[in-house]
Amino acid sequence: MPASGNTGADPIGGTATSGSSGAGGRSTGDGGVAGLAAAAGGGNGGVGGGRSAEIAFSKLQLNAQFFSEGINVADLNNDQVLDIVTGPFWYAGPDFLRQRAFRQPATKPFDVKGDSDCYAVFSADFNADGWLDIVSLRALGGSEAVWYENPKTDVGYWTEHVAFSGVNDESAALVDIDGDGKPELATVSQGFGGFVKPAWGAVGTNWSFAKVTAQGAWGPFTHGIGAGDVNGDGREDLLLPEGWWEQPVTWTEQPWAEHPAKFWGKALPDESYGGAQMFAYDVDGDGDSDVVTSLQAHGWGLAWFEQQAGTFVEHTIMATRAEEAQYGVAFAQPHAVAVADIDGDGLKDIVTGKRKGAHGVGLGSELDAPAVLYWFKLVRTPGSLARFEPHLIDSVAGVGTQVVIADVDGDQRPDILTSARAGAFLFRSTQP
Ligand SMILES: [Ca+2]
Ligand SMILES: [Ca+2]
Ligand SMILES: [Ca+2]
Ligand SMILES: [Ca+2]
Repeated sequence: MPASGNTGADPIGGTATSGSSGAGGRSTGDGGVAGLAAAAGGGNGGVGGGRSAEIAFSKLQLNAQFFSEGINVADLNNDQVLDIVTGPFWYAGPDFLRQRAFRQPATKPFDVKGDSDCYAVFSADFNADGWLDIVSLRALGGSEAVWYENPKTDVGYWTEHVAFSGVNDESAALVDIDGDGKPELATVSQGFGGFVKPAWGAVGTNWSFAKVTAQGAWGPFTHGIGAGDVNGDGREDLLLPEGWWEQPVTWTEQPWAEHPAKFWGKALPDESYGGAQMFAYDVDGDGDSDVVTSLQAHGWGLAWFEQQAGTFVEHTIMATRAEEAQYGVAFAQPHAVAVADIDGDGLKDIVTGKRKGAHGVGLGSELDAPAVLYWFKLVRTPGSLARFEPHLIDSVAGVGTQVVIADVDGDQRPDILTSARAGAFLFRSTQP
């Protein structure tokens, strides 16, 4: 790679700036519960105030402009160091200061009153040449899956391949569903829930959609999807707002067995329904998988659904403004959700935030409230119901349609990546 010591070398986009997120004081303790009660209180207005008592994040603004609502990490230049990709740009680790475009960027940043051309971005070696390629979900609702062939050099744009049209879920995820060791793109398409299988090693071949459900009412702009092993048989199942579909021994047997459940909610009558990325995780530690999801991508609600002998009992994590005191925080538009162990206690936590200005047309509740980003710490107390405690990370970055938790710098502490109308950000954990 040509050496370039410049920051913000690309004429489009701002110079990366770093600084403290002001997300609260560092604890002198070891991750105990001191300070958590204070952390759980209060609204969404300010930063600081000791909300993230054990964990603090340093904030790196990769780009100050609206180019993408998707962001991810991958070692794109094959130097065994993770890089960051968002919209048309990638940033080489470990400092992420140098911005390069792998495809032609828009001539100017997108109008925050509209949408960008990147709903989500992922990486895998699609042409099987040993170098990670990029797949980006573009067009309205992220409906078009386009992959870009890694040129193995630092010069020029990457060759573009439109692989699949009809990614109709705004929360599509690239995960290994069928257990072949390679990821698929979970989405709804053509009215079915299922997944798109990349044509591995076959450049120029369209990707194919594998139906999992029977025909349903899923159309463009569907909210909410995920994959996870709900019944504990070692096979990934498909999660949608209407329930989960059980992967059979042979995944090609269609449709998979349907298990209806209501993994969504509506605080207001005119809202749509369905959240964002959905997860199966044993929240309460009783040995079965529960479901974690936001309830309404443009409205209110974050919950986990406790599995009880095959049925699911909803437990609220965050509700409307009216119930802010009870849950410690309230914000609308949780249109991107991720789950991972943020604080290293072995329990997975939740990261989500506000997709302020969604679609730019005033979709969602409390349009003028700050674009907050939160992590919710899972706390299990013997004899009590498991609960999630909110911790403010930032009040500007918010989320787009994809938020990612990854250890970008290899210090074994998970970091957080988000990209939305205020730009693209890396929040690096500075846990003591
Ligand atoms: Ca490749
Ligand atoms: Ca399963
Ligand atoms: Ca459980
Ligand atoms: Ca944790």
